[in-house]
Amino acid sequence: MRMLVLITALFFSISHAEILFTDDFNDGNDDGWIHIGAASYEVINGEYFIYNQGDRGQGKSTNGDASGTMSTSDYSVLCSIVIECGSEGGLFVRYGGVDQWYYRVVMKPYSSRILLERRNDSGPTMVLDQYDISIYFDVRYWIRLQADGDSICARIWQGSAADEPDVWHLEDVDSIQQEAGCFGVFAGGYGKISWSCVFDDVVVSTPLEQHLSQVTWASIKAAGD
Ligand SMILES: [Ca+2]
Ligand SMILES: [Ca+2]
Repeated sequence: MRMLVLITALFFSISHAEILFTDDFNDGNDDGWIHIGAASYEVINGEYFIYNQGDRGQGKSTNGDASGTMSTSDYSVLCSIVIECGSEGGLFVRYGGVDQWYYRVVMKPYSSRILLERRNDSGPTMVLDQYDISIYFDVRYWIRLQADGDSICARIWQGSAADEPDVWHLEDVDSIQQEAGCFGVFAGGYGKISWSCVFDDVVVSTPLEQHLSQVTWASIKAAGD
């Protein structure tokens, strides 16, 4: 029911986007998700936990609308995330393996910021943009990461999915990785401390039309002149 409400809310906010994939984990499992990294992956009470402890640990879980990968390079991923403990958590898109570039949005509670990055797990990480925001443990946030051609952007908010703001908090133009790959969620930590993130209500759609209302209004005005 909650997913139906979410999708209905989304339909009104992104009525020009097509929904490609959803998972609310309410069936009690993460069937179809592929685990990468030494972590525990567990669905508890309809939410998806990725957790562990250890040096520079990270757990990723990937999926896609076409047998685990995405059918298109241009897509927008939304989910809710609660960081229970640890140093980072977030979303990624266009992931094609350990030696490939991909884009990710990473929440950093200890440094009070969220980063948009182009990353290669076996090489360097490029910070494309950053946004300063206090990120609290055990608080639910919504994050969206969208790749549309060479436009990579992301935003973060609290409240419900329907409270999504119009503005992008992070954006950049980058054309290095144009392969569809898969999308995913991740959690991680450094040092000996435990880390754990809780994800829910994953919705992947075609890219949102950001300036539709302005374009439409301008068109109406132009037509009336
Ligand atoms: Ca499931
Ligand atoms: Ca759920």
